[in-house]
Amino acid sequence: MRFAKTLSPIAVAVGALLAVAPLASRAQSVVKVGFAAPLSGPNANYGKDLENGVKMALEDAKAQGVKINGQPVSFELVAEDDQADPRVGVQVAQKLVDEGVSVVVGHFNSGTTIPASDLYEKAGLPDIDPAATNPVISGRGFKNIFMVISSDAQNAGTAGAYAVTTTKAKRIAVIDDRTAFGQGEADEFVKAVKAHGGEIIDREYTTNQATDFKTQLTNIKSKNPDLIFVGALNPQAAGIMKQMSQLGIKAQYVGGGGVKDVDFIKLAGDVSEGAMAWEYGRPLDSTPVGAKFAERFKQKYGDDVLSYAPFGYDAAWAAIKAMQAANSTKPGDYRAKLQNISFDGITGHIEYNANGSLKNGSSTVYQVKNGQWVTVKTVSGL
Ligand code: ABU
Repeated sequence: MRFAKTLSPIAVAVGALLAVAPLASRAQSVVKVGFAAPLSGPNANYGKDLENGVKMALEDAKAQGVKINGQPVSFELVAEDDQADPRVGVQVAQKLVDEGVSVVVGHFNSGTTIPASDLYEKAGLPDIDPAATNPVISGRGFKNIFMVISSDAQNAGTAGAYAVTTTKAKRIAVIDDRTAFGQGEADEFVKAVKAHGGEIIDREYTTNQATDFKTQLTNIKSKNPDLIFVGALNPQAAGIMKQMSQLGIKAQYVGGGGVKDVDFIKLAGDVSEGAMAWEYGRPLDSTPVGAKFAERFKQKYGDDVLSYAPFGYDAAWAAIKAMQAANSTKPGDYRAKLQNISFDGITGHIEYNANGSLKNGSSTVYQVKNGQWVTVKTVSGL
């Protein structure tokens, strides 16, 4: 009160403005980054790994003092659990749109990404896909979908070609979980096998809730396969491996995306020995930046990278770099910069085709040896 008596009205007004100004500029500088993936349920480990990759990118951006249009900004992660369920995926996508996020990194599953990205397209909100790989995602002519991961036309297509030309499998069987992902990659695998003159002797189906695969595997066994391609995520992929062993099936096990991880080995146990699986891109430890990322991730979260965290990291940086280049966090301003982005990420070089798919994708095949996944070969192009 004593001070108020001695200050002029102008000084009081200036003082009030100075007190409010930092708050106002802080409010303006927060950039909301939407994220959606399964954070509960059987796919939660994949989702949490991915989320940690995105968090790490936003924290690195903060540590680097990233500015947009000359202003310091802080990034706020708005994370939603889509439970790997397409219906919940659309609900959380609407929530992110309503929340006014500047970009979405997500989702994990193709089955959620396809309908959610429909919604983002209508809202004019860029969605950077770090994990979902059904070719439909980039095949609809959308302006707002950008993939930092190659599609299953690349990954499962390469797996199909390799099964015929390198493994020289003569009698190939396929089982998938009928999800957008599992069915999509199995379709791409089958297409490639046939294109290379191979023979599909049986195709069986399960679901992403199933735990018993003996009927389908007994059918497959009766046809004497030498290679079985499995289109499913853990735990179905591991359950199939276990039950192949219980039924005495000796065929080479080949998984698609989402199989080459420590969870598969834990779930399948000793019988995982010899399993092969294809993953998107190059091995993380094949480059100094990848190895450094793996080390920093472990230090920060106490766990090794499971699978898609580096793609989450690159997806978040693609958005940040596009916003910096456009001097704006508004989708309408930065989308063109995102379309033309070109940078070396943790997972490789990031550049998009006109449809938002990743340019120059590659895939790597791994095999379980002595209880660990080891790299067999990286294949670029198709
Ligand atoms: N692409 C690996 C698994 C995620 C998905 O596409 O459903």
